[in-house]
Amino acid sequence: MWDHDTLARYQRDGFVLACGLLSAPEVAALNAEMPRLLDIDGDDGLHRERERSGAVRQVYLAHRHSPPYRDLSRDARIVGPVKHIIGNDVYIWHSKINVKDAFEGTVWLWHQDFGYWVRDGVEARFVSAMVFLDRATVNNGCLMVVPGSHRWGMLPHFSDEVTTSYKQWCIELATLRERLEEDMIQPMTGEPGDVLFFDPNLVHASGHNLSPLPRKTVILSYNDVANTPKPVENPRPDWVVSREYAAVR
Ligand SMILES: O=C(O)CCC(=O)C(=O)O
Repeated sequence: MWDHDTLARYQRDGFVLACGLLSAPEVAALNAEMPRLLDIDGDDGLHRERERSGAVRQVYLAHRHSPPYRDLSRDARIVGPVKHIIGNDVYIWHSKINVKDAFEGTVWLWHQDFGYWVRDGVEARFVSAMVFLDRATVNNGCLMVVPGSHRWGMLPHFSDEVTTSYKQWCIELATLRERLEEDMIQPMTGEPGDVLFFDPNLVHASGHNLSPLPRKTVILSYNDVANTPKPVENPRPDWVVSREYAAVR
């Protein structure tokens, strides 16, 4: 549970950065899984997306296939605040390790997660927790957020299929030109073990990793158990829209 002021800050800004939530040994145990999670291809139950260079960009489903990630996804220090924000039990919508290798990791354009998820037959009753697995700096492509932008509501998105190897739903340029001012942008720099809790309508993006430091994070996204997807045309697969609805205990 958070205190009243922390919850009020989350509701005002659309995010809270909780510094030092995980200890160094806990982060080391998560990073020790990385060779296996990144290197094995094939029928290991994980889903991977790659950069155009071939480097791994994302690994989905570590919370089902790796004990330290399974424990993390159920950790009371994360799930407690998530349930407090949502006001109900939650299940894991998906988990993804966003890798951003040194020099190779590429951008995520400005978007709101709900700009994708609205197509999955749900309402915006989610919280995501981004756990920093490396130091996050401006040079290595830390996340950038726009405080308070979750209160703008869902902005128009389009599907960008050219910027990276990966289809991204992004906020239309005309909307960005109208709404976004330079001084609004806040870089989420931090240390391994920090955790960023954020709202599904928070406007966010991140740049290329131009640094010799990798920038790995794992994002655990939780949905209200009362918000399971309604039928839609072309439902997305279970690795990104989980069909396991059991409440996290
Ligand atoms: O990892 C990042 O820098 C951004 C990730 C993101 O916005 C996403 O996965 O939707």
